Amino acid sequence: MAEIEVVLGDITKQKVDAVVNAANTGMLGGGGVDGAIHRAAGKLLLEECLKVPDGPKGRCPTGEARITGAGALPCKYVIHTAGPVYHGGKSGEKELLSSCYRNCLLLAQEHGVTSIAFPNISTGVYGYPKESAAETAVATVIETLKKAPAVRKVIFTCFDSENYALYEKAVR
Ligand code: AR6
Repeated sequence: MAEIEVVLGDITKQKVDAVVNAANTGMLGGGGVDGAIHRAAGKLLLEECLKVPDGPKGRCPTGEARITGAGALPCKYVIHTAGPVYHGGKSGEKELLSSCYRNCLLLAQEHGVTSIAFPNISTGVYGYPKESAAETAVATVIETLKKAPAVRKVIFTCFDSENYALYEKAVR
């Protein structure tokens, strides 16, 4: 089984093969962690994102994942995923959030990624309750790692102490 770590910090500073971006379906940047990743990666990342084909539901439909190079970031790849906007929990949000984590790990496996850092997808402006998001994230990652043997290390990168405590609890 891969190693699972919980850290409090900035995802752009993690020493991993791939960082996951909590993006939106358009994949052209935004605020929060998306803004931080694009700022740290520079315009090369935006150029890479523009190469991803755009469809009727955007470049990355909600719950799916897309991989690009990482521009000036110290990692090899950015894996972009669009988390669900939370509308009370009865609109398939849990399944969509779970799909984000699963699809990111499966894409990591396809590309031989051995270490990956996840942010707390959807728990910022998308309003997903932090505790249930943490439980879904950890359960999905543990389950999917069985199908992603290339991935040896997963870092849940929390930006606030509340999420850090919730992830520590969920991982334990
Ligand atoms: N490193 C790690 N985590 C961070 C960082 C960072 N540098 N900065 C913020 N976070 P959010 P969402 C945390 O809002 O809810 C964007 O505009 C933050 O504290 O970034 O999925 C996109 O373009 C929170 O816990 O993402 C989309 O439009 C977590 O990252 C939309 O926001 C996620 O918060 C996506 O919303």
